[in-house]
Amino acid sequence: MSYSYDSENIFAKILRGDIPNATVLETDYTLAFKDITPKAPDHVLVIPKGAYVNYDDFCQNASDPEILDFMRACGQICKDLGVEDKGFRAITNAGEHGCQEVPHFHMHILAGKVMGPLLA
Ligand code: DGP
Repeated sequence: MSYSYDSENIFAKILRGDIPNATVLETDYTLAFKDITPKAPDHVLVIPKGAYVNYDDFCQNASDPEILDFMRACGQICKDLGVEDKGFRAITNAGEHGCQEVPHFHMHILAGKVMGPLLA
């Protein structure tokens, strides 16, 4: 499947520096920042710097270094938050059924409380 990327989406604007963000980690390929409407005491959004619409687009079209960097960044954030012992939830919403609001691939990392069943 081919995807059409909207370069006016909020995360594209954050990557361009048009909108401020609370950065927690930045690498060559990845940016992570605090969610503006946190659903847990720790709620970090991890995004690739490349223009990928959703999880499928990222998996199919990102380079190996981008994917490796992204996954390592997610792990590093959990380590930096100190949540490896108590645990965390990492999720991505995709498309209409996933209720994805921002059409730039992102992973939510949620921690700091018991999250409850996913499908409650
Ligand atoms: P999703 O529904 O998976 O597309 O999640 C989008 C998330 O993005 C949602 O939890 C709120 C967050 N968000 C939306 N606009 C902004 C923004 O301008 N700054 C930050 N930091 N987060 C935002």
